[in-house]
Amino acid sequence: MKKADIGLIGLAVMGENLVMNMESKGFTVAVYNRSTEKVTHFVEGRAKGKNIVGAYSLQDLADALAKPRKVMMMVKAGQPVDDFIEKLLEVLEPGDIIIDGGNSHFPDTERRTKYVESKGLLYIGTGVSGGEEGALNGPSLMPGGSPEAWPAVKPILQAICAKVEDGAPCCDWVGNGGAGHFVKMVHNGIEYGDMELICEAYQIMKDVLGLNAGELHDVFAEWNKGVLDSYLIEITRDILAYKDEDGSPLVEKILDTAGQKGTGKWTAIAALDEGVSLTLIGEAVYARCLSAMKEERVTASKVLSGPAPSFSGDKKAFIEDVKNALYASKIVSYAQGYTLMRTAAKTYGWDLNYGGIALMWRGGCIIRSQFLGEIKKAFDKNPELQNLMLDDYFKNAVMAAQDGWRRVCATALMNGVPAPAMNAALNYFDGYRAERLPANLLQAQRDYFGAHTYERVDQARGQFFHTNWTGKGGDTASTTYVV
Ligand code: NBP
Repeated sequence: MKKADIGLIGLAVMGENLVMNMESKGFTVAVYNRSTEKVTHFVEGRAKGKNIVGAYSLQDLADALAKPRKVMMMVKAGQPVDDFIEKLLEVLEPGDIIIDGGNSHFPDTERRTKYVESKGLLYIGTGVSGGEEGALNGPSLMPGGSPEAWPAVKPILQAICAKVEDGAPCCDWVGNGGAGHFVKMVHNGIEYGDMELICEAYQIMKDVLGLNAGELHDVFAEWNKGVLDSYLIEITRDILAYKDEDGSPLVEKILDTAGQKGTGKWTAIAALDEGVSLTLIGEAVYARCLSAMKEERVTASKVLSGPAPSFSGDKKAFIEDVKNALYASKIVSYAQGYTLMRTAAKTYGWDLNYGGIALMWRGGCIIRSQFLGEIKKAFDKNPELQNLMLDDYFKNAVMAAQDGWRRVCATALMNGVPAPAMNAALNYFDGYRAERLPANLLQAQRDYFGAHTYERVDQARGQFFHTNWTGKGGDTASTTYVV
């Protein structure tokens, strides 16, 4: 019997759909699941009559595969992945490839790549985005790990992934070790930011302008035709039109407490570790945290009052301002996300292709948008681009959006409507474009209380000075001794 092209472990929603996707592209797939009754259920149900082979042990799975064997895990991230790696090492041979398609944290993938390579096998950790529908019809895939494994898995991964209009695959090699899972993590962080910005635009238009769900639906439908054209704007449009059984908008009946699985938090932590200002995604994570304190907020709403929102200007013009605020903030969010990737690439020695990453996100995944096509162009023009806002296209876009963006932030603040991500983005923009920030005073404070020293504007960089501010401290600077 013909050996299978690839094996897949983990027959939950993502695994099953990826298998169906692979089979539909002409690959034979062997499948295994910890609870083996799911193997029977799948091969006798959805997979019946297809080139899908059930395996009831990992040895069976290994025996069913063509060499070098490729085994993809779609299991719960964390310990289950390590457990499967251990078991697979017993049944696989040097040169075989283990692939983790789950949402693993990138340091785990760094560690696992080294470990599996030390056993003579190859390892890939790949981000998979697009949810269950993407897994079936074409996800965005972000593979990293052992580079020698890429030629062997490339035909399969590029066959099953999403394609953009010109047919280019939304899957390419990201980089060594944990690079693929790092890029997937940043993708998820950006997804948090995009969602939060849309929610802020919705709340400002609802609370300040008094738009109802039907009117908001029309606004998002219009926005989806222009520069904001994206999957998340599109589903927001549809959500706003969705009626509950009684004919009222379902969205207004949904409890306002957000859930999260942790990838936004990982992105924010990675930014802190790398010393990168990733304020918009950070605010998006905090906004979910604040939303989750529902009972406390209900109590506080009865104790702490603010202004009653009111609006007397031109509603249509203000809606255009909100669109500009959303667009400019989104540019800042991607600028911050790309800065994080550039910085981490230096730390971890990854040679990331930034235009290629934009292309991988351009289709198939949750943050897919027109906008990513422009990011690809910006990095194609200048692969060393320091900040997205320094590219002409995005610079012009931010400059054109700036006035409306400021009006929206100011209006939200004056009306007591929270817009943390839009405000964080504007503060970053103003900080990033500031030739001089008040860190001179901050350095003086640090030197005053801790002799931490400072550099001077009238001396070369790298020379450090200490002042005896009170006349009571000594002349010893903190850098001259180790605490
Ligand atoms: P789940 O994340 O729910 O994982 C289910 C699979 O993990 C089943 O095969 C289950 O086996 C196995 N498993 C569990 Br749970 N605990 C295990 C353990 N201790 N040892 C061995 N196997 C164990 O499924 P999913 O939603 O399809 O997601 C799969 C992966 O893809 C996850 O890492 C997820 O984060 C990632 N992902 C999900 C999405 C999405 O939209 N859902 C999108 C992108 C990536 P059992 O059947 O025996 O319990």
